[in-house]
Amino acid sequence: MTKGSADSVPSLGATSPRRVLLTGFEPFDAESLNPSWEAVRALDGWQCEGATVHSRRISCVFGASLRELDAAIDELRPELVLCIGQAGGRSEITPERIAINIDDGRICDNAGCQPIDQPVIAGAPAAYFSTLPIKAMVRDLRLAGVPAAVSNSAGTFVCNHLFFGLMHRLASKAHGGEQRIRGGFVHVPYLPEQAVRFPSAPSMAMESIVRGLRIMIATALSVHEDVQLGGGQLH
Ligand code: PCA
Repeated sequence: MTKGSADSVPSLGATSPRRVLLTGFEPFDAESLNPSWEAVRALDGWQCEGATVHSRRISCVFGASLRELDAAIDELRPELVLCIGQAGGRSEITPERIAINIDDGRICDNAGCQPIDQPVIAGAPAAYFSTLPIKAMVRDLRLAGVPAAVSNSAGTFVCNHLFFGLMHRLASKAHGGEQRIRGGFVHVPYLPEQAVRFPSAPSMAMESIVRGLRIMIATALSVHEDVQLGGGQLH
């Protein structure tokens, strides 16, 4: 896939094709698969609301993951970027509310790096909110029978790293016009074949995760101002 020149890079103009960039992660932490990539790859080429989904796999590596995401955005010029990751132990699909400017690895990434208390981007703001309609996404998932909840922490590992880098890029004036690209992050549970190795760990079937991704993409493409619905937590 070639990276276009300034002339050939597709713009966000009314006549250019509508694209959604959907990313999932490679396996990490001794897993042989990652449900985020397994579900994301199933939707490559899917058409929704006049837009086409483009699926990309991202390395579970601090730094490299962001460079891969940047390259995919440069290549595709999507109107919507939805990054998906695995959150083992969660029972629901969880759109993330907020990305924070901290790397604090409890485990090493796939390149053997474990940054502790480092900023994702030095000098950048402490946090960014998702620009996805997270409450509407949770509403629509639940209406379709898919367990879902807003999450107020994407952790401090590579998922939060990618989420923060995405939101910093989209908010940055250096990338003029990208304020129009909306984006955010969603964590998904283990697949059943992963959860069997961890007694009592919750899981979600692949069909439900893929159905959940379809619902969230459709909602994000059609809802531009989020709904006000309860979704907070006491702690
Ligand atoms: N989950 C990890 C990184 C990659 C993934 O799928 C996380 O939550 O940070």
